[in-house]
Amino acid sequence: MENLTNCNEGLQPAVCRACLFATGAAPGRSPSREWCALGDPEAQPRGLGGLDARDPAPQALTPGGGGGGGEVWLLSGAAPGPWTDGHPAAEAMPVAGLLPLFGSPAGGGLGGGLGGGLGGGGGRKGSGPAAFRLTEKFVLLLVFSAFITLCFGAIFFLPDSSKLLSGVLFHSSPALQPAADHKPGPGARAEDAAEGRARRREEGAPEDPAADREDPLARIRENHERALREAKETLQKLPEEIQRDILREKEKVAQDQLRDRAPFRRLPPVDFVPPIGLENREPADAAVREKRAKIKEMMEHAWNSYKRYAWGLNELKPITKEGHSSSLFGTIKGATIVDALDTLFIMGMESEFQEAKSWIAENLDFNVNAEISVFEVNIRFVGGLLSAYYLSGEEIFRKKAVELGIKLLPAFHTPSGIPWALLNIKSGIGRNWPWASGGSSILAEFGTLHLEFMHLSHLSGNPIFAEKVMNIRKVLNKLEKPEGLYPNYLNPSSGQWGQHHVSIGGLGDSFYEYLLKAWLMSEKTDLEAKKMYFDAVQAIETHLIRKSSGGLTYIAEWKGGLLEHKMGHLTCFAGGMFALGADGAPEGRAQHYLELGAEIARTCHESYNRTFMKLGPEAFRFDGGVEAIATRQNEKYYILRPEVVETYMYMWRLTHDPKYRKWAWEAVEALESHCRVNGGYSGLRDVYFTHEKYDNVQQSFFLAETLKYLYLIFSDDDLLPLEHWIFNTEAHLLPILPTAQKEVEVKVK
Ligand code: DMJ
Repeated sequence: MENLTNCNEGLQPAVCRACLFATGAAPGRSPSREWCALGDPEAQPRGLGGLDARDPAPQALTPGGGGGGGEVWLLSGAAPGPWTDGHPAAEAMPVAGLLPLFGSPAGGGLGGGLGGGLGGGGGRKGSGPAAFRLTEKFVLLLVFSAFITLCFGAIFFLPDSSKLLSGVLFHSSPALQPAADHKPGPGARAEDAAEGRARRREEGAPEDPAADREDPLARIRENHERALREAKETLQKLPEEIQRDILREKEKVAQDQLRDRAPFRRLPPVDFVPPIGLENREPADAAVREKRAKIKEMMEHAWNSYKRYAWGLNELKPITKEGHSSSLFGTIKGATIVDALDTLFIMGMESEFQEAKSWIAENLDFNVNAEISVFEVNIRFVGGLLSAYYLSGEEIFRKKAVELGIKLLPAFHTPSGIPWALLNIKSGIGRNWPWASGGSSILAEFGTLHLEFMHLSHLSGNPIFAEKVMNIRKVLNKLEKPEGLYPNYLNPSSGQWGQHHVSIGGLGDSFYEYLLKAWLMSEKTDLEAKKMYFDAVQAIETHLIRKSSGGLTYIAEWKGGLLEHKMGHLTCFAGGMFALGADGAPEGRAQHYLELGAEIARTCHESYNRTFMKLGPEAFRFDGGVEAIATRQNEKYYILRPEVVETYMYMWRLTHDPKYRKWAWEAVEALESHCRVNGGYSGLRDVYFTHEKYDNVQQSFFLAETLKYLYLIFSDDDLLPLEHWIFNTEAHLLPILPTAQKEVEVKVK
């Protein structure tokens, strides 16, 4: 018993028992030293079960956080070492509690058989090496058989056994066929029921509370009977027959999916309307012409660097000259290509546009197992493809945009119809960001789908996209708003607000932008959107907009009634929004909104001007004696964002005040001095610092937005006139859609 003595001295008991099981040693026989060493997480080399004792990977296999030197530890759930030390979950884990019963240290008889079969055992802390007596084994055998009998009983006779059976043994078709775009997801049954009830209510059917109570009972009974019938039949079948049935069932599901998508497969012909405002004449003024040419050269540098070092990947790391992938797009690729398409087109970079188009036709694939951000994919990919279609008339872009739109539809399968933030586009399962208040969806995310989805309905001839976004509006309109403000969090299950945090920057921003643009895009016929926008702006002015003692107007954030005197770079887009909306303002307020836009532009310019790099920080504050300056280290970065030059673009177009061109040129110079590197353009970690600390990312929105807005500032107004085009929040171009808006509304009703 040399090793067991060693065990008692040096190793924890579980390690020793594992050694015994791993070697299959019988009581009284000593396992070798080598095997014992394998069980010791400190001593174990890589290789046992392919896992390193220090690898965090085993945690995934042991919910209690247990891990260790290989399978022995994974399954016993009582591994020694740092993973279980004092870890309550590991102590309480049912598997850990059960297995010791079967894991006799003797390794023979019942304990040995089951323990070995289940992957080893051990782990009953403090138990000695003595074997169970025969009577104990018999009792254990009885307990085990009773347990197995109970499990089978539960499977066949409990009322909801059909669900279990259908999941475990075979696929039983649901009583109700799911909607065309339905994908089962968590809570899918509850959603179906709720959706059904909502639909009945909408159709004017009288409410019958008893029906709601009886339905589930009848359904359970029916399911139960069917499950029993199917179980009997299944159990009479040979394994090969069962296998065949499973395959047949799988094929059927695949065919159903194809059929559901059939109406989309052949897109209806649409008359391509040649785009207005693409003449793109050279500016008459030589200095302006030169500046514009410089901005085009910046685009060439960004594009060529991406092409050279990261072609086909999402973004570029310009310092290390390699691809960069962000989890926002899952495994969808080519974000920079799609985001840059319309900028290439507008700048007349024809051959680059053609190579981007070929890449899209051959490589842009949405049939991937990817969890994506619905918002980001919508604004960059759907928006980019729609814009490329409307500018070029190339069918491939329409086809890809609609294809992707269909992939996004399962995100709306929530009880309220407010979409999930994240969606697996293969399984159709959605969820929200784990950090979002109480499982909420985010206002700026679900509120920034409207423009693209209205166009998807128009281009596919299917009102489903419009229905989804009109429902979001309906939900929002029914809700009470605190002080008329829209909180950033809304729970898609309850349809109620989460935390009362209001922001016109991150988490809220583009929701307001899309209300205004929905009205403009409908050729000002969508009066509901207009009202929502101006009501919201009124509340923002009353509760959020303030003036600093130095005379700078800023938009603060609101947290449950308290103001945080901070403004984000993202919030700077609002200057352009206020100015763009001025035209439709209530009686006599147009000038006021134009001025408000100008004041926000000035504040944001100050936030740039007060830095060393002359580029603005991520957020700046108006408290503690500072104005328009970032005070926290983690707010001092600049990631090539567009919002400030976006506001300059609208202000230039709407006022022609030369200061906006001057400020825009300052930004160009700063970008060239501090962000341009050999391999493209990089963001900066600290705009107040005297040396560049690069973040090594060339964001796709730099090509989609920042450079496009700068180029437009130095172009004539008849290039993409604002009366004919709407920019989505990623600066992708969407034409005004008056007739489509009406068509869609009629179909939706
Ligand atoms: C872009 O993706 C969009 O402008 C979005 O609305 C906000 N953030 C980035 C750029 O900063």
